[in-house]
Amino acid sequence: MLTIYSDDHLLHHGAAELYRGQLVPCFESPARAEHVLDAVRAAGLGAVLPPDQFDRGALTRAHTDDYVAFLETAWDEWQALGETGDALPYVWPAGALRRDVPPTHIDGKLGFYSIDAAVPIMAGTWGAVRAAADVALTGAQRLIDGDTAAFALCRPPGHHAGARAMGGFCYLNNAAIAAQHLRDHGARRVAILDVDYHHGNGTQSIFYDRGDVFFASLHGDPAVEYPFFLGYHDECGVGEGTGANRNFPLPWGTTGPEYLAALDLAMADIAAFGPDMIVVSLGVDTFAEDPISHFKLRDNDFTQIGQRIARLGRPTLFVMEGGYAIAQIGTNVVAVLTGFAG
Ligand code: 5XA
Ligand code: ZN
Repeated sequence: MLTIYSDDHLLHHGAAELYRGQLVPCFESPARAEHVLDAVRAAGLGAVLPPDQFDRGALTRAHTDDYVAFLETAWDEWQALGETGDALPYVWPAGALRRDVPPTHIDGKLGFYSIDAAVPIMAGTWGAVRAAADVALTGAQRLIDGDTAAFALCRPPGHHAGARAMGGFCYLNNAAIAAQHLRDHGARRVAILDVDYHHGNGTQSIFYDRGDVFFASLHGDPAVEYPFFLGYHDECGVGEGTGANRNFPLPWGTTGPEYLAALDLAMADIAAFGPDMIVVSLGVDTFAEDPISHFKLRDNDFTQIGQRIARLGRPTLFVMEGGYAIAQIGTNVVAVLTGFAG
């Protein structure tokens, strides 16, 4: 299986994040992607190629123009204040505060265009974010051109980013951009399967009223887990999207067999939807030793996830999302991909 990778991800390296009341080194670090790349190469998975460059228009098929413009200029606006550390939001238009008047000051913009503070912006962030989208788009284009599978080794990840908001280490929604690209270039119906530990709130929200893109997600129950405010079982889509959204919130402590049983249900839904192509938001923070998550999956479970996805028999793009057990992240990702490839 082909892997798409750009070392531009190294441009993005947040200094610190707020975790349980403390400022700690960012869990989402450059080492993550480097470990995955090493494991892909060690496993002899296939060629590793750089991304092609796509037009900005491919981004605004999934995100609003003003949001992309914000990401493009945020660092310059922050630097113009004389700041040298990472730009971070600290105030949000929640509750009774107004959302209808976009602020002009960068501090206001950071809150207006985010759902949380886990989104540091530094000099290289836009370059890395843009490259990650190109990585996903290149993988999608390979499916359009006839490949049966590709792995987009995206960093930073994307599934928490909505049409107009960053959050949870995510800026552009790589999986959503790729799925839309597939739709725009021949696929009639696309299914996105999100197996990251966290609910893909951004992806769900982007396609929630769409009948042409099915979204299924298995994740930690939002009653007790980030992102807390989306990802419940009763979120089934609206309008033309009614029935095209399926959430499987699972309790802390979920083990491999329990997880795979839920995955079988998601698979049946996806098969019934009848997609031409599949996008998998591939997070491996479901791993038993992940430092910020609470599922109990092991390497053989990851292999079985890949095997089950392969049974759908559709061209499939894997898009890298979360996973923070650095020493094992590569092994776990490769287990899914080799399970898929058989
Ligand atoms: O999939 N999302 C993640 O792994 C990031 C979660 C951020 C929690 N603060
Ligand atoms: Zn995650």
